Amino acid sequence: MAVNNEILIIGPPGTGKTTFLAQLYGRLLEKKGKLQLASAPENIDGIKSAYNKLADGKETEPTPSTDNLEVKIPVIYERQEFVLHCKDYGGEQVRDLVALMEYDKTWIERAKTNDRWILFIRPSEIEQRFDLSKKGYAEKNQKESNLPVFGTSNQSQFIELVQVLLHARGTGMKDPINTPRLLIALTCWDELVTDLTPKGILQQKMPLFTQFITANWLPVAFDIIGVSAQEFPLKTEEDRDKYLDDMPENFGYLVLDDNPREKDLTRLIEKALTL
Ligand SMILES: Nc1nc2c(ncn2[C@@H]2O[C@H](COP(=O)(O)OP(=O)(O)OP(=O)(O)O)[C@@H](O)[C@H]2O)c(=O)[nH]1
Ligand SMILES: [Mg+2]
Repeated sequence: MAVNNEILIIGPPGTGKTTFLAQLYGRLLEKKGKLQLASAPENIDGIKSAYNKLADGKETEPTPSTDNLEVKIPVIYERQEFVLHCKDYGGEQVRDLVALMEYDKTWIERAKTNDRWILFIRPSEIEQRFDLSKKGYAEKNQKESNLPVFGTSNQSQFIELVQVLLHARGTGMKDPINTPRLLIALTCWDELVTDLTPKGILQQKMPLFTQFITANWLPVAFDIIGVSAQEFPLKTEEDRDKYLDDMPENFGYLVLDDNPREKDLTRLIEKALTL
């Protein structure tokens, strides 16, 4: 069956969805990347204002949970024109999918109509829990005084999220999954300060989740990439000035397995399209 080119970005709050879309928009305007703008996009006020904030050296703001901005950007990729559908919504909605195990019509529609999913995970915010299988009881007992952690781990929440969305789409897991194609984007890569590859980081930070994906997806139908859409935090005056002096499109990079730093952020979309 043909796989369509509709892309769904999925990510809990604060994983950098809006920042990425604003930076992607800047790259498309620049017309230097693999994907280029074909004509003026409609309905991208939210992204434009995030882009303008970055140009002022300010961080983007959390997207309100009630927002459901359907962004449509006409692009040219390999001399073919198509519409890039990227949805910007408040990540709280994604958190609720897992917390309540409920999805509404909007999410059924999203899960069904988009054959290409990009899952945003911010590895620096993934909590590391004690792993008995790796360290043994001696170390566990020393740590016993720490406050107990309740609730499911971040990794299992991501597993549940993927399961909820597959259920909404009506995709079973009896056979290895071919569609939706899945690109796992490890965001805010700059926060990691690491020489590891994106695959290495996912394996290190989320071994259970990695196992879940590799056990259920066809190897050719998923991939992992690192993204730093902003390149550094905008917390200090000095960093904010850098954004003020240069345009936002001078910042940000991808981490591909074969090419550690790729400045062309549009290649993330290319990756999702060529899976
Ligand atoms: N260091 C660093 N910070 C980043 C990067 N991308 C985004 N951030 C910061 O991460 C925070 C969240 O980014 P957003 O783009 O608002 O995240 P979101 O996924 O749209 O969040 P919601 O709208 O709440 O779902 C902001 O403070 C950004 O400045 C990055 O590449 N590096
Ligand atoms: Mg947002």
